[in-house]
This record gives sequence, C-alpha cells and structure tokens, in this order.
Amino acid sequence: SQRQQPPEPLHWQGAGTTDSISEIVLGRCFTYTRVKRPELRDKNCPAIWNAFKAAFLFKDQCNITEEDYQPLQYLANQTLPCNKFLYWSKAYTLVHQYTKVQQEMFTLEDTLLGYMADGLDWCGDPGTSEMNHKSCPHWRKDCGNNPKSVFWKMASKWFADAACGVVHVMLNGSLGKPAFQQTSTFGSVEVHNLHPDRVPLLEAWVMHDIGGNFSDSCSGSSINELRSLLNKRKIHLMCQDDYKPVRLVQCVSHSEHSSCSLTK
Ligand code: C8R
Repeated sequence: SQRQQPPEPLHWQGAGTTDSISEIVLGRCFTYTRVKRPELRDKNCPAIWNAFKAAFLFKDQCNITEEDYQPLQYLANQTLPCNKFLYWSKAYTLVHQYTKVQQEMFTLEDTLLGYMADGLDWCGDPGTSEMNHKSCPHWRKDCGNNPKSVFWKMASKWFADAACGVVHVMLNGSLGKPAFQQTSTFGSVEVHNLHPDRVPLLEAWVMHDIGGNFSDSCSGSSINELRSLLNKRKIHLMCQDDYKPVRLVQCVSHSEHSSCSLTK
C-alpha cells in the first residue's frame, strides 16, 4: 500500500532551506570537532549530517517530533562543564559576543548541536528526497511542529536537561517588553527542564543597551515571575542589572559613555 502524505501548500510563508546547507553543516561539524574542540575528534560528521536530514526528509513538514531528532541528539551529544551554562532570551548578539571573549562559558550555539544549526533554515520537500529551497513552514503563519522549531525545542531541552551547578541567563532590559517572557524558549522550555537536584541557583543578568531604553530590570515584575516559577521548582534566583563583564563588552563600541569609565 502507498503511504499518502497530506497535501502541502505550494509555498510556505517562511524562508526556504539555506543554500548549500549540506556543505555548511558538514563543514561546521568538522570545524567544531577537529579545530575548536579536538577532544570531540571521534565524532562522525557524515553520520551526524545523515541523522540531521533523516529527522525531517520524507515526512509531513508540520508533524515533526522531538523523537525524530533523537538519533541526531545522540550522535552529537557532548558533556559540558558544570557552572558554565549560559542561557539567553532576546540577547542573541550580545551573548555570543560575550562567549567569544569568555570562552569558558557555553551557550547552546557554543555546543556542537547548536553550532551546526545556528542561523540556518531548513525543511524537506516530502514528495522527494530533497530539501525545499523555495519555502519552509513559518512557525506562526503555517505550523509550530516544523523541522526548525522542533529542532530548537529539542536542542534547548537537551541543553537545560544537561545543566549542572550555578547556571546563568542573559536577558534584555531594553526591549520595551518584559525581559522575561514565559512564551520564549527560555521561559517555556529551559526553565522547566533544569534539574533542581543538580542546579541550585540561576543567576540572571538583565542587560541594557548603552544609550537605550531602561524598560525592565531586576526589580521589575517579570523577574519576579521568573523567581516564583523557579522557587516552585526549588531553584533560587539571583539577579544583577548590567553585569560588569558583559557591560565591558558593550563598552568596546561606546567607550566614551559615562557608564564605561573605569571608576563607574
Ligand atoms: N535557543 C532557542 N532558539 C534559538 C537558539 C537557541 O539557542 N539559537 C537560535 N539561532 N535560535 P529568542 P528564546 C533561534 O526569542 O525564545 C535556546 C530559533 O529560531 O531571542 O528565549 C538557547 O539555549 C528561535 O526561534 O529567545 C537560549 O537560552 C529564536 O532563535 C534560548 O533557547 C529564539 O530567539 C533562547 O530562546
């Protein structure tokens, strides 16, 4: 009997698969495991790329599950040092500028799994064995259980589940919206997948753009929501506005600003 895939629209609302994705993902896998972290040199990058593709090719692009990505997660797995996990929400550029300097700390994009997929778009063309380079499902306008959204949910869950020691999160206090939002990946996935027996404390850094808004801070109500969510799970919260080492990274491009003088 023939397996019928549900009909798909000709064009999804999201960007299509990134051009040359196979070369990019394979290349990033080799760069990560042979150059950046040679202790992972035993990783099988071609097998990792095959597991990545197999998670979504030939499938309904609106019904991808976290189980589909299990083989990839297993092959790309790595152990990370306690006390060095750094989460973030709406602070993508700054957090990665910071970990580039502070190389002991890991965001998800500093792990093999996140490094390979960062900034890419992908989905399959279920009628064929190919990627769809024209369009991919948009998480809101088309469907939530698409290859890319499910990947980040799986990866974020893995990254929270693996955490140990004091963990950190960088939040954005200049958004004009709450710095902590329960609908974000951090608020909906990571907070709920930290293990209280291994993670006693989460330290939040609420950062403000230099010369930007001061719309939320450690004393705002969204941080209190985060605190009560964590306390229910027996995890303590500490919060610092404009954590100095991160502020110093911001000061590289604003060295004349008063908050960047050494005595401040
Ligand atoms: N995480 C989630 N999403 C990620 C990601 C990542 O590491 N890396 C990328 N490139 N993306 P946001 P958030 C993409 O709203 O929802 C983990 C995804 O397409 O600013 O709180 C990470 O460990 C996703 O839709 O933040 C981090 O701690 C947006 O970027 C949180 O989850 C998410 O951007 C960040 O997720």
